[in-house]
Amino acid sequence: MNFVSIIMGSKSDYEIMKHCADTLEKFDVKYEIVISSAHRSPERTKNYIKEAEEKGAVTFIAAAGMAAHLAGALAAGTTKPVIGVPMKGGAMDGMDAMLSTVQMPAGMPVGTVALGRSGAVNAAYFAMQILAITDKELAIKIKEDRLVQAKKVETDSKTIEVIL
Ligand code: RP5
Repeated sequence: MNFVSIIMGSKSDYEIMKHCADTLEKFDVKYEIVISSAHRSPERTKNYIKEAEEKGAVTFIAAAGMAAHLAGALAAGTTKPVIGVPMKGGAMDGMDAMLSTVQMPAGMPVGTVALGRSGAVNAAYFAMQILAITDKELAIKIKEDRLVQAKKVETDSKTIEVIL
């Protein structure tokens, strides 16, 4: 069974990461979501990666804030694609987490998305685009979604536009 695995460093990350899960649900994509920390529960994180891989995780999404090492720890434990979602909060309101997540050494990639809701949603889209390489039905749904987004720009514009 192919699925996306979402791991959060803390329950406090869920408010934002719910948008990631909701996006996967909207496209009927199977996912797991768990809390496991690179710092507070390193053994649990290591074991979870192995178990998820054995069950069919195709790609991992890791959300963490502050000294955000979760995505990097995942990248160290798997050769599946890892998408990192930096969480806001902490002394630098997410800039610390963003740099921790994005600044990986050569050979250990973490595809890092934006802070906030956009990043959580885009992590889901990115994961789905990975799945869609081999899932034609999902690829069609993603293409249709692009058309819906383009249409929305037009209809939104019509509600306020002034054109001379
Ligand atoms: C990180 O520390 C978590 O991912 C979270 O974003 C941040 C704060 O965690 P809590 O103290 O709210 O549990 O590990």
